[in-house]
Amino acid sequence: MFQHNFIWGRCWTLSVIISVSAYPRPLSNIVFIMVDDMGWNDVSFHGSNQILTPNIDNLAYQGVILQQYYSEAICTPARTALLTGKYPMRLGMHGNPLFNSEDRGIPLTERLLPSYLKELGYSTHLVGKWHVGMSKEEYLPTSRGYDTHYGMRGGYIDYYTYNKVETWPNGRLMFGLDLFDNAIPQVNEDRYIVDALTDKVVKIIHHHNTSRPLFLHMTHNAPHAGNSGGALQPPLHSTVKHRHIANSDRRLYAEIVTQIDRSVGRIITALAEKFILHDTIIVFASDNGSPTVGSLRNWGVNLPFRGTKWTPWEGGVRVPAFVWHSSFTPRVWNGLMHITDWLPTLTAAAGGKLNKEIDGVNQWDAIVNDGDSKRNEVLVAVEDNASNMYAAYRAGDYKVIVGNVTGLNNNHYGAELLINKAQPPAYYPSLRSCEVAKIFDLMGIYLDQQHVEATRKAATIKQLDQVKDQNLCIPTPTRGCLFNVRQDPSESHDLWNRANKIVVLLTSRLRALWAMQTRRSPPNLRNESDPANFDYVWTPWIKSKNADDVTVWPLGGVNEEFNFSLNISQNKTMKKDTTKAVVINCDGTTGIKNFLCLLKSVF
Ligand SMILES: *[C@@H]1O[C@H](CO)[C@@H](O)[C@H](O)[C@H]1NC(C)=O
Ligand SMILES: *[C@@H]1O[C@H](CO)[C@@H](O)[C@H](O)[C@H]1NC(C)=O
Ligand SMILES: *[C@@H]1O[C@H](CO)[C@@H](O)[C@H](O)[C@H]1NC(C)=O
Ligand SMILES: *[C@@H]1O[C@H](CO)[C@@H](O)[C@H](O)[C@H]1NC(C)=O
Ligand SMILES: *[C@@H]1O[C@H](CO)[C@@H](O)[C@H](O)[C@H]1NC(C)=O
Ligand SMILES: *[C@@H]1O[C@H](CO)[C@@H](O)[C@H](O)[C@H]1NC(C)=O
Ligand SMILES: *[C@@H]1O[C@H](CO)[C@@H](O)[C@H](O)[C@H]1NC(C)=O
Ligand SMILES: [Ca+2]
Repeated sequence: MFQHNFIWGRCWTLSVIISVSAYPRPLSNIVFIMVDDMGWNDVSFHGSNQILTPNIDNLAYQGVILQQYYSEAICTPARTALLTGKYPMRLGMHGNPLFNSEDRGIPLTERLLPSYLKELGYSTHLVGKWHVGMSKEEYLPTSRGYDTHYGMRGGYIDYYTYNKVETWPNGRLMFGLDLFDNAIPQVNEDRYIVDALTDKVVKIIHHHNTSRPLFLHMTHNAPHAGNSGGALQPPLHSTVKHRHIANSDRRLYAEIVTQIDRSVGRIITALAEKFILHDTIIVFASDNGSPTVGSLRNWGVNLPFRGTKWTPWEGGVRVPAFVWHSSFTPRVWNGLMHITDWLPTLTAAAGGKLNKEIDGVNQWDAIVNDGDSKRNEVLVAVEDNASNMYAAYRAGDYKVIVGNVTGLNNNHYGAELLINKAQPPAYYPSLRSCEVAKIFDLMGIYLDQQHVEATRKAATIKQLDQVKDQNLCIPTPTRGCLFNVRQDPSESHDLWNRANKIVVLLTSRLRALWAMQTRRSPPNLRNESDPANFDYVWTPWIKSKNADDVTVWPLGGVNEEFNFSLNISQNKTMKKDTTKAVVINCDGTTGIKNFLCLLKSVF
């Protein structure tokens, strides 16, 4: 299924063939790099020269770029989906991210990705942010499948002080250190956080015993906003560059992105020095879109997508992502993929098999062989909070959004941030001179400028549907919005009235999914968590004595049904409009044929 044809292939052809027939093949290492709140338009392989990410781009151009990749709109749900392979709404982990002082975590009945890989023989390490439970030891990474964890257990932190400052809805304030090396708080850490995390990753790689495969999960806190006292925190040891960028906040943001790109360069270099790069699967992905505006904004940009982090629009959930391995044929893959797919996909890449009901599907063969996606739908969002109930769902090329999105960021944001007051640095020289390019040169992987141009063009989002509504569609209590997001990735041409049958199909499926959710309690914020009780270190404050105590997560409280009284009866005045049929290539079909055509085009 997955051939090791690089370097080993050339020098060791004979012995590989013999050993493959006699023993199971060696397992590929996996390095999964997740960045926090980075938007679609914040990497240069998506077409913009404003913020150059040459190390990231080199990997992307030599790997498989995931062009239709959906994450979750918020941090905790995204990480839950990645680690469990399930839609977070099944586990009560959807919606608002965890407070550090909240008694919630991924239910302990769930088995997580590192645990599966560990069973397959992997040495498993998490470096960076966790954010899926920290109230008790049982929730921590080292209790859930990671051999080691260096990093943060909760949400965003300060890049310089490693403190998390938390303000409750009632105004109560708590603050303390959240940086650990396994159990030991790192009170004396004084490196810039991107460097501290990268140093640790490099160290793990250098000390790795290659008799076992490596699963190294790196989860940056960058480029998320820092604490409210300093939202954007580039390194203090260098001056701010990116002078071509007109907006000064965007300049600071660019500086942080550059640090992430350098970190990627250092990690690839370390893998090469260890002689394991050729057989390492590298995944790079953001956890959600950028909060261009609103609380915890970071001046990232999701354009041409609509919306921001914390919204069901494409800008919240379509994020930069790719996967690299030296054996891949580089390409842009247009298959539909969801963050839940990584668990079965990476397990399959490691030769394992899951016999378990999850939402994620194994995309490994499809990615490796440029096949069709194994998925034809994505549950984009379920928000059952009474103050803002909404849901979004994609099937085939169509995406439906229903409910109440009042108060969310429903527009297109950040065009002014993309303005350059001077010429940005030249792209190709930077691409050729970065660390990853140098390593690739040594490995005999050459970057062909024509290939780069073609790939970059294919990875740049194009708006194909030229019709633009005068007012962007916002769902109302009786009417949702429907978009063909392949034709209309900016979600600016609503088809709700034109494609009635698709609306009926999608909303009925969405209704069924909505019913599968586990309701959440209101956040259970606890005084005992106050780091002031623990020398100003965020520390697990619940001591579990018996098994029951740790396996039962109290749910309930919110109890809202899927109760969008949508009016999806046929709009008679539209009946003769053929736009609907043309859009979905069902023009000319009638009756049952038309219905089957619609079904086929949607599912
Ligand atoms: C690596 O692990 C193998 C198997 O456990 C062991 O025999 C070997 O000594 C280890 N190598 C190092 C350098 O620790
Ligand atoms: C929609 O949500 C907003 C914000 O939470 C709220 O003020 C408004 O009452 C809601 N509208 C309806 C119709 O539920
Ligand atoms: C619902 O939203 C309100 C207002 O944002 C918030 O106070 C509450 O905690 C939320 N409930 C849940 C279960 O997340
Ligand atoms: C939590 O602490 C606040 C302020 O210190 C206090 O007013 C409140 O009563 C405490 N709540 C509980 C449940 O102990
Ligand atoms: C559904 O919503 C309607 C009005 O929007 C309300 O009258 C009805 O009670 C709701 N039903 C449930 C089960 O919540
Ligand atoms: C039905 O379609 C017509 C023509 O596009 C439009 O003006 C009207 O608002 C639609 N009716 C409803 C209820 O959406
Ligand atoms: C539903 O929409 C149709 C046209 O699309 C309209 O004729 C009808 O009055 C609407 N019904 C309600 C309850 O709004
Ligand atoms: Ca995030």
